[in-house]
Amino acid sequence: MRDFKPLELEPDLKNIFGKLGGDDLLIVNELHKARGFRKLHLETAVLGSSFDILHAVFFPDPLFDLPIFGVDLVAVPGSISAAIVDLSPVGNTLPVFIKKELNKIEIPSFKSVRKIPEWGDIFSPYVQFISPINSVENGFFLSIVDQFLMILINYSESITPDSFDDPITIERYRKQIYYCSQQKRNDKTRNVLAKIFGTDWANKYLDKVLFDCPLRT
Ligand code: BLA
Repeated sequence: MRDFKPLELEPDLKNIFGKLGGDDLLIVNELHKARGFRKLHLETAVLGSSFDILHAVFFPDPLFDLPIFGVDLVAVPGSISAAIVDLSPVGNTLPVFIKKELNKIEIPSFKSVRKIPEWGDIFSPYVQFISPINSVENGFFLSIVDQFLMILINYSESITPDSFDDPITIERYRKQIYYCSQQKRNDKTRNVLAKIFGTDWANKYLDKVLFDCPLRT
């Protein structure tokens, strides 16, 4: 990635502490931007011995023909209950090059494939959503995440931006806003945050940090 730069985030949203029952919660956020990407977000959250979460979303700059990379890993004691990764389209389909590369990835037959929830119409046909059952499946999943990322980054370096007023750019803004609004319908994320920090804080965090809308500036 080129022109990799940190993005500002209020200190009280960067490292977040909370308590649920006897468990301490720690959330750590890292935010950057780079050529082709308005926001690269990596979040890790640990709630005592109850769960660990790794959440990452790479939001493209809508001037570029790039999908949204998203990964969510929710680990509970003894297993990973949710492992999801996708390159989600912001046009009618994914760019041809990306589809060609994704078709080359060998997807093993995971034992426990999960059903995409109803709000998940934002994901591509290449989405992987599983509960990995052992360390071999964990490794396969991580290798798929790596391959999705390499495809995205290589492609991002080969393309040039479209113009601000191009209808294709405007459509990508629209689709990215829709992606954010659908992600905000995931009650599992909202409920965890609301239980610890209250509904108002959870909504603010979802709107400002996790799934803020791209601005037409
Ligand atoms: C599910 N997300 C979950 C679950 C929890 C969280 C506790 C339930 C685990 C399970 O169903 O096994 C919680 N995830 C969080 C929290 C954060 C988080 C608290 O990221 C951050 C603070 N979610 C995303 C992204 C994707 C995503 C980027 O943030 C996809 C790219 C997907 N998470 C996702 C999906 C589910 C999930 C599809 C399952 C929802 C369901 O089955 O209803």
